[in-house]
Amino acid sequence: MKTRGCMRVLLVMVLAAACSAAIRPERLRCEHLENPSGIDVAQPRLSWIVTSDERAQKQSGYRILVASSAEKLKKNQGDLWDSGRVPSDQTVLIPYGGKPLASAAPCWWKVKVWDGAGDASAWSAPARWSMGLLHDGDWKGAWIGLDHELDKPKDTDTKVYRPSPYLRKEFTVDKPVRRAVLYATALGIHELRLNGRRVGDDYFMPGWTDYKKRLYYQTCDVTDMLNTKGRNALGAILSDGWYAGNISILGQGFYGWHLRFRGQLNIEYADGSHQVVATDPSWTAAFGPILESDMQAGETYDARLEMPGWDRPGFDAAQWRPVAVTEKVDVPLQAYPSATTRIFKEIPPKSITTPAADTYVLDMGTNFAGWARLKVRGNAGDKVRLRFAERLNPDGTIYTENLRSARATDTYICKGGGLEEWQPQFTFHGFQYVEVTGYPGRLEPDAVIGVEITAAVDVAGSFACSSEQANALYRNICQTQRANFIEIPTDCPQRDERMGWTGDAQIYVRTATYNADVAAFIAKYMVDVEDGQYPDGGFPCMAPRPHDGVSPAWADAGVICPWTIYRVYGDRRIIERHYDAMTRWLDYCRTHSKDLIRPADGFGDWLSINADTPKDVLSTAYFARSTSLMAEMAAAVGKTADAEKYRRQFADIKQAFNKAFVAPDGRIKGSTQTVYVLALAFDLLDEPAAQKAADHLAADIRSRDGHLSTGFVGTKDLMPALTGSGRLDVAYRLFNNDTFPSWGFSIRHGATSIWERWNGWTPDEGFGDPKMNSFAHYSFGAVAEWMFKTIGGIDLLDPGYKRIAIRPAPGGGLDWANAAYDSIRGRIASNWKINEGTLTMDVHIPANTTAEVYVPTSAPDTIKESNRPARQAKGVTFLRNEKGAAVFELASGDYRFTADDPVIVESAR
Ligand code: RAM
Repeated sequence: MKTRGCMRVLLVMVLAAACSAAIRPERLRCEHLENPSGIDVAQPRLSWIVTSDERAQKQSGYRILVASSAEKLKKNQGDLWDSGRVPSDQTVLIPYGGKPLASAAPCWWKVKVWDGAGDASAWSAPARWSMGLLHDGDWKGAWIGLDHELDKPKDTDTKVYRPSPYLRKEFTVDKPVRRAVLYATALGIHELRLNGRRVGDDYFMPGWTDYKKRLYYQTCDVTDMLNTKGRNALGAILSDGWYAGNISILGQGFYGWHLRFRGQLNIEYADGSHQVVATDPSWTAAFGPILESDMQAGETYDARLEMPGWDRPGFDAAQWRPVAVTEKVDVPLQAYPSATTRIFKEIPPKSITTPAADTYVLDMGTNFAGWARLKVRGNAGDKVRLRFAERLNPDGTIYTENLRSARATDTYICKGGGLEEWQPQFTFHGFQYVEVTGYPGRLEPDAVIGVEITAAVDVAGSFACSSEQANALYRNICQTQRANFIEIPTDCPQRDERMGWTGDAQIYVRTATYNADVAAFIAKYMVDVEDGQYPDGGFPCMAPRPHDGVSPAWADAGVICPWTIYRVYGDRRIIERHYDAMTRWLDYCRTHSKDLIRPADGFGDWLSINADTPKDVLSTAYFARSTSLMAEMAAAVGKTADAEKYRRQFADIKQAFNKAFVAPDGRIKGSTQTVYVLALAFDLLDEPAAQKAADHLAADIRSRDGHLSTGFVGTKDLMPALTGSGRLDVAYRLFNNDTFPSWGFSIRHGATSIWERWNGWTPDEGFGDPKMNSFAHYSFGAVAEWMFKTIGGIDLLDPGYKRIAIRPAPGGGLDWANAAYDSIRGRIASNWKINEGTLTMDVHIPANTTAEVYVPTSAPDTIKESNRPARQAKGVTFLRNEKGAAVFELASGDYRFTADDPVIVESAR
C-alpha cells in the first residue's frame, strides 16, 4: 500500500515536471465551431484559449497534432499534421497546415502550449472535426420526393397546404462498422430518421440560402445508431420550409414547389470495406399524419394517420409508392457552415385564463420563438387548436392583428386511446401567449409546455447592475436575439415577414457578438448577403434576397458586418472572402452620388419618433462610414494602396458632408438627433463643429424633456455618440427614462422583449399600426453594446481582443455593475461597485492578452491593487492620467482595484 502511494506521488511529480507550464489550452474550436462535422474549406482554422491561475501569463509557443483517428491521437501520432513546436503567441484561427484533407476525413486534434518561461503544458483534451464531401462525384444519391395532386395553383394568392412526404429505405449491415456518416440535403427542409430515432438535434435543415446559388447539406455521425447485425431503416420527412413555403409577404413557392431529398449513408466497415446507401428509385414514399406544415401558417397533424414503425426495419410498406426522381439539381452543394437551429429550453406557462367558452389562454411569461408541446387525452378525431400571439387584447383574448397573414396556428387531431403527446416539426412561432381551443376535458398546467428554439451559438456575455430596469432590458435584449437568430438574423419571428433585413443586422451585430459567439452564424449570413448583391454592386435589403431594392444603412451591412466579425474575432478570411463585393458596393456608392453626396433614397432613420432625418445626410454619412471601415480592412489584409485610397476618399466625403450639410453654427441639415449622432459617431466633424454638434444633440434631447427621437439607425449610435462627446450624463438620462419614448417605457408596461417601435403600445393609443407592430425586433436592443462598453466597460483595442480596454463609466445612479464576456481568447470580467465613496473594481484579463484599465477617480494617488499601491503590484504598469481616470496596463490575471473619490456621472435633468 505504502509503496504504491509513494509511486503515485512520484508519478505525479514526474508528470508535473513534464508539463509544468503556468498555462493550459482549453475550448478547442475549428472554424469557430466546437467539434463541427462537415467542413469543406481546404485549410480549416483552429483556435483555443489558454487559461492560467497566475498573473502575467503568456503563450510562447504551441504544437498542434491532427490525427486520422482517436487512437492515433491518443498515442501522440499526428499522422495528418504535426506542427512541431511553433514559437508563437497565436491562439486564434491558425490555418491547418498538414496533409491535404480527403473528402469525409475524420480529424482528431489536440494542442500543447509553452508558457512565457518556456515550460510546456500537458496536451489539451482532444477535439475533432470532420471533412465534408468535397467533390461533386462524392455524391451518389438521386433527388427523390413524392409529388402531390395539390400542385401550386396559378393564382398565387390562394394558399395551398400539402401533406409532408415520408421517404424510407431498408438495408442490411452484417459486420462490425468503424464509422457511418449520413449526408443529407433537401429542396425544402428535412427531418432524418434511422431505426426509429430522430437523427441529430438540428431543426429546419439544410437551412436557408439563395437556393439558386448554393444549397447546404447536413452531416451526422450515426455510427452508434446502426444495427450491425441485420436490417436497418433510414427515413426522411420533408416540408416546404423556406424553399416552397410562405416567406416574407411573397407567399409560397418562391424558390420552387417540388420538394426533393438527397441523402447518402457512407458506411466504413472495420475490415476496410465500404457501403453506400443513397437515395435512388428503390426508396418508397407515402403521405402521413402531417397534413400541413408551413413556417408561418403552422402545422396540422392527424394522429389517426400515423404509420407506426415506418422508420424501423420490418415495416410493411406494401402500400407505399415509388418515389419521384429528379436526376440533377443544378446547384452547388456545400457543407452547412453555421450554427444550426436547436431547442434552447422549455418554458412552462405562468398562468392560464379562460376569456371565452372553450378558450384557454396561457401566458408563457416571456416572448420567445418556438412552439408548444401538447399533452392530451381525447377521442379519435378530437381537434385541439393552438394559436399564438405576442400580446393580449383588453378583454384577455389574443391579439393577432400584428401577425398579418401569418396564420400561426397548429392543429392536433387525436387518435384516441390514452395520453398523446405532440409537438410540431417544421414550424415555429413568435409568441408569449397560446390560445387553446377544442381541448377535451380540463386543461391542466402541464398540458402545454413552451419550447424555445434558437441558433446553437454559445452564450458569451452576462450583464447585471443595481438597476432592475436595466437588468430587465438586458434580459429582453437576449430574449429577442434568441428569437431572431434562427438560421439567419431575422427582423422578427412572428408575422408574415421573418426576413434577414440587412439594416437590422448591421445595427445589431456588435451587440450580438457581446451576447453570443456569432462568428460562424454571421459569416454564413454574409455569404447570403453577397449572394444577393446586384450586378451593379448594390447590396440587398434582405438576405437571402427575395426582394428588390438598395437602401443606405441596409446595404452597408455588406461592409459593417464583415468588419465587426474581423474586429471581434480577429477573422481576416471574412474580409478576403468578401473583399471584391465590398469594393463593388463602394464603387456603387461613388457612382450613385453627386460630388460624393448620396441621394435621398432608402428607408432613412426607420421608425424614428417625431423626427424626420434627411435621407441624403444619412446616406452620405453611411457612405463615409463604409469607406473608413474599408480602409481599415484593406490595411488588415495587406492591401496598402487600397487602404490609402479609401482613407483619402473618406477625407473627401467628410469635406463634402461638411460643405453640403453643416452650417457655421454647427447645425446639420435636418437638425434631428440622428444627424448629429451619425456625424459624431462616424467622425465626420472636426472641432469646433463636433462640440457644437454635441451641444445641438443634447439641446434637442432636453427640448423633448430628456427623450430620444431616433429610429433604428440613429439609436444604434446614440449612446456611444453622447458618451464619446462628453455627454454621458445625457446618455444615462435616456437610459434611466421610463416615460415615453424610451426603453424603460416598454419595461414599465410589461415588455419581455424588444419592441419594433417605440409606440408599439401606448396607454392613449393602444397598439401601434398593426401593419408593422412586432414585439420582437432587436434593433433598439443595440443599446446593449453601450451597456457592455460603457457601464461594464469591456471593449477591444486590437482585433480579437488581443488587447482589451476596461473602461467602466460609473454613473446614472448605479451602485454596481458586473459584466463578463467570453472572448475568443477567454473570459474577460469587469465588476465595479461604489460603497461609501470608495470604488472597487474586480477585473479579469485572460492569459496571453493585455489590457488598458481605466480607474475613474479624481484621486489617483489613492488607487490600490489588492491592498497595495497599484504601481507596485505585479502585472500592473501605470500609463497615464486621462480625463478623470488613471490608466494602467495590465498583464493577464485577476485584479482588485480600489480608489477614493470615484468619478461618478449623474444623469442629466
Ligand atoms: C420592416 C422590417 C425591418 C426593416 C424594414 C425596413 O418591414 O421589419 O425591420 O428593416 O421594414
